[in-house]
Amino acid sequence: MATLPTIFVLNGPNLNLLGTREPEIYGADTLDDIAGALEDRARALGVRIDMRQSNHEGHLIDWLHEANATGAKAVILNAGAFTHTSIALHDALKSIRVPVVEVHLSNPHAREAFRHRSFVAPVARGTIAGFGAMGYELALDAAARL
Ligand code: CA2
Repeated sequence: MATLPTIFVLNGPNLNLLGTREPEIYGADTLDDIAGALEDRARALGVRIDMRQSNHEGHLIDWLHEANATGAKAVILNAGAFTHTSIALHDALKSIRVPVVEVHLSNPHAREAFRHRSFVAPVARGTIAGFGAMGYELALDAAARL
């Protein structure tokens, strides 16, 4: 049987804390809850997901290179606060061919000014923000159709 196309779902710093604090901003779902919902949706879409989280910028960069080198269909990326700071992430995204869907649980543009700048957005195919955990499912729908 042919292997299903793989979509990497990469999560950055502090997202391991999801569901434990600040539910009014980020919702009550944990990252495991989101992974479960994405597994179900992936089955329906005929893709497989590879979901990861790291608090380390270099891990995210290595995983972007890996997604590219292994021929992943797409990457869904919530880079957390690195979104607003990381030129290294921007350069990595610029250097890969695999399409990237940027996702955020909250709407950074409705928050503090320092969250308004994204180093990911200019090198992503598109951005989904402000829809909580549902945003990951919307991103997966988009990524599967690219
Ligand atoms: O809205 C998003 O998804 C963000 O990427 C989340 C980042 C934030 O820095 C971005 O501006 C927007 C923060 C992730 C931290 O997640 C936590 C979850 C629960 C408790 C504490 C932090």
